[in-house]
Amino acid sequence: MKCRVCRAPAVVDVRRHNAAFCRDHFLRHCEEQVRRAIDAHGMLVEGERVLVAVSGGKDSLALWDLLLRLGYEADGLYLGLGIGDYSDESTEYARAQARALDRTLVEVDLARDYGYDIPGAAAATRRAPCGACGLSKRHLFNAAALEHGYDVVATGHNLDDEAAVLLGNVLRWDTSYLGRQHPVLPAAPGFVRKVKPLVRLGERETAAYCVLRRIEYQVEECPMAAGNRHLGYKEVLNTLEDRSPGTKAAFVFGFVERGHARFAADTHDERDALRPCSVCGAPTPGDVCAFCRLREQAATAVTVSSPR
Ligand code: Q46
Ligand code: ZN
Ligand code: ZN
Repeated sequence: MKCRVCRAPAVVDVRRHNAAFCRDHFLRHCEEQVRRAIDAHGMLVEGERVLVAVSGGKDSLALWDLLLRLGYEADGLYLGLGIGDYSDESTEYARAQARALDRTLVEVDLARDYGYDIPGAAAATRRAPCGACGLSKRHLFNAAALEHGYDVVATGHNLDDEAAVLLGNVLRWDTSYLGRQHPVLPAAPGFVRKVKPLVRLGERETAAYCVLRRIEYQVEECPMAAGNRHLGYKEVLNTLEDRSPGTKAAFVFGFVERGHARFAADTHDERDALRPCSVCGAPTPGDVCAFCRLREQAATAVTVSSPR
């Protein structure tokens, strides 16, 4: 296996591109894919303040590093979910990266700042933890960006994540989610822009990027992911990708180019009908937003269940 660019021995192959790369050209390939995603979708403008949602895993740590190398003003945001040892360890990886990059890490802690954690919220709502977790992340990433004056939130969703979410949305024909599934979600009153600059990189590539750059990341997956639908979708997609490399990219980019616009109206109608939440002020279709309702439900459960 030789590097596609310089013919030196290759260290990583990317079957989707029918290519292999030496260390330096692989790192350049990753930068190039991120730059292309940013340019193609107008994700970021020079001089903007970017807040990277950092989980301590490979994707978000690679993203933070890549955005800085590409010249963007990027700080990190870490959200403490309260998922036992997993969260304790992920905090350390996020802080270590902040120190290595010499950048600010904004820290928000669910238990300290909002009085609940993800396992507690899952128990209180009797729903899968990922539902409460996703809702909390969406709300708090946006709230932290607004509070600290960032223009845009960047998340580490990679090509595998996007393909799995797209498959789930298509299997249920969830048109409102399909209208929102795009590498860029534009700003709107009460919402900062959200971008996914890793959409052109697979998870094998972000892991290799971290290893080659010596970025230490949390390898262990979240213990609450077990049974999560997306894991099943990823397995199916990996089987398809194995048989025919490039399937995931064709699925995701084909949707972005030719499918997304057909569903965008469903999302616009929803966004037009929003008004401020009576508790926190975030835009919501009802009187109290879903985050405040979750918080209330989870906090009540904590009070009821804690022994006196
Ligand atoms: S952190 Fe949260 Fe994930 Fe854990 S509880 Fe589910 S959504 S699996 S990315
Ligand atoms: Zn090379
Ligand atoms: Zn609210």
